[in-house]
Amino acid sequence: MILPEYGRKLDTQEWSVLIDALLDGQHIVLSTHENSDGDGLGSEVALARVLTALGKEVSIVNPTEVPPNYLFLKRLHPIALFNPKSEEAIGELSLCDVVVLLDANLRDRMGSLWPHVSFARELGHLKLLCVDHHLEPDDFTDVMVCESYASSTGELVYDLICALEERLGRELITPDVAEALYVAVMTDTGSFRFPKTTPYVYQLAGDLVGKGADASEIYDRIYNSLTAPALKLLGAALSAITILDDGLISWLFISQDMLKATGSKLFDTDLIVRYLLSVPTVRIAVLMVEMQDGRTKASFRSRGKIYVNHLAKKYGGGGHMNAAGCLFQFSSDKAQKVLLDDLRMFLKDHQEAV
Ligand SMILES: [Mn+2]
Repeated sequence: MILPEYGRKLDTQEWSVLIDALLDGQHIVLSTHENSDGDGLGSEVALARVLTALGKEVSIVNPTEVPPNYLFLKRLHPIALFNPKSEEAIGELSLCDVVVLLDANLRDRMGSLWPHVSFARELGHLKLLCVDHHLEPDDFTDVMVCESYASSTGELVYDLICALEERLGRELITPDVAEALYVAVMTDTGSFRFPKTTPYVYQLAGDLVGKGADASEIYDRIYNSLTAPALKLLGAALSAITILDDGLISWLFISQDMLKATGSKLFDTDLIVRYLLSVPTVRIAVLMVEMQDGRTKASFRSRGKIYVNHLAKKYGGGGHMNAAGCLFQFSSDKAQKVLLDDLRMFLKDHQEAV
């Protein structure tokens, strides 16, 4: 069994290939995975501010829209939604020299951007770089820094910016950069509670607060921002959770009907998954959401050494040991049945971890 290495830190030398590619670029596009989160968005905005300060032309272009509780990041740098039907958007994407994918390590996670980035890369004038912390990266980039020891992509981007500071001999972490990085690290560590929150992560967070990130204001903006429909959905979802198999499995399915009845949106389901692990006997938690197009989104959480990313990988997804996800291409009825059977087998194989 491979255990994650905690507490490492890449040095300036290890960052140098990625830094060379960034400094060589003039027009740089930053992107993150579909259904973006605080880590992806905060990392993008922080890096965009730094690269802009270095005189680069920087755009953030994402495959899906920014969830409402992260919209405040847009005041630090514009965040565009990629429109695959717009000639202008495609043109802009294919004319840049560097694309940096943050917080994702699979080509499919780029959504509608991937075919265009891939095409421009084949023509030979675009470099694709990636900074991420998920397990088992795909081989699809020119430079990949993917370190699963890291608590967040934000932690890696902080190290990258520190390495850039060392290389260029100037300070780059302004209050705006500190705020965006703090968003990334805080959200991906579950507000500094998850196992990868090493002493180094607390030091890093302290440095960001010292450089101008307002920790309590950021927390308030992100976590005390529920809309009335999201609160209604939370209520409906909590009463629909089922605890199975003598308390080992926590299971929740959210249908399109439930979303419609409460007037809530897909991203309102994001905050629900954490309640699924709040029962101490639960080893694996599953949240399934029926999407508008009929596919089914599944999120997995686990307690202890249970690699739910392996479960997600079976269905084309991925993630971390204790948090992973995938997208089923078929109906939710079928997905629920297939997954529950599979989950029970998976738990049997992981008895020693349970
Ligand atoms: Mn992340």
